[in-house]
Amino acid sequence: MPDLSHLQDFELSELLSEEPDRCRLTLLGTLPSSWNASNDAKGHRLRAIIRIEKNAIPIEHSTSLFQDLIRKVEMMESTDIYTWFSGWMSSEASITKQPQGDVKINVICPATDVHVRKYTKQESILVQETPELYRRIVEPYIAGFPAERTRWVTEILAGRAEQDKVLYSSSDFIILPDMKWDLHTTSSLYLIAIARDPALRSLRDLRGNSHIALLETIRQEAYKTVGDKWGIGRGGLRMWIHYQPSYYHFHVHIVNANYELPGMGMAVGQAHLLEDVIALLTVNSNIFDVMTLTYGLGEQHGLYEPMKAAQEEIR
Ligand code: M7G
Repeated sequence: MPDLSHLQDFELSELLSEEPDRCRLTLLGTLPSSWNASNDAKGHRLRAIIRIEKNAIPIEHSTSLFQDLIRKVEMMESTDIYTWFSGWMSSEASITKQPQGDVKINVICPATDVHVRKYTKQESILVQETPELYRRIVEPYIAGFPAERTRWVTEILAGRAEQDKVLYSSSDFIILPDMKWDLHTTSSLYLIAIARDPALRSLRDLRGNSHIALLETIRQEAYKTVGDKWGIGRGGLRMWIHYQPSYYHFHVHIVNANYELPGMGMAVGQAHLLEDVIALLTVNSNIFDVMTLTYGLGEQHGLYEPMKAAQEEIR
């Protein structure tokens, strides 16, 4: 199991992005191949992305933050190439009193080119995706991803990862904490509902007559789960679907409605409210087959060049 000594072996090669407003740093470098027990290239170094971000902290601990370096880490979870830790930077007292840690440390190892590009700081443009551009450019792009890209999803759905964290499971979907959440702070609660059907890749695949029931059940079970466990009532959750998502296996983000920070994926154009999606599908079962969708694309995104070039065709 990776621990602090493994993280100390990290060799930094590049600062991918620095977001002081989020107290977040994303670093590119390497870890020894022993990081990954299943890796057979022993003795080599593997490319790794490490993202360090400060967790939400209760106000009484705010004065002791940043007084020291990271003193302790505890692995929260590990699925496929993703591993995340709680880290304690401040006093001994915070280690006992603050179970969520001061910082969250996310490691992706080995990291692919797509990961490096995703986390590199970049400028974005807004593009319009007509149904025709979806079929010509986006659908082949989605189909081109290797299955490993969503292996973390299949590991969870097959019951081989994160099973002790699962909050709800049925033959249609599963709800569990998102890896962005520190697992403790209700005000920053972040869960994810993952559909079991692998044919459902994104918002574009949703059809009213086949999927409204699924979306309504996700909504209902999300409220039931957070109501029973954290006392969050109706209206206390913001649930959304990303388009474009990073992972083309359909999932819904389930977040405390009062948790809003820049850079957490809530931008207009990227996040589509679950309630709005259900309403649109109710009006027209085929709406996502015929609607033009507008969203931001970073210049490192695999769709950036083809979609930017294709914008000329749109009036
Ligand atoms: P997305 O909309 O595809 O892309 O969401 P985004 O990452 O740009 O938001 C995928 C969601 O799945 C994100 O909220 C991730 O934090 C979450 N996630 C990603 N991985 C690799 C894992 C994982 O291994 N476990 C869990 N629990 N959540 C993950």
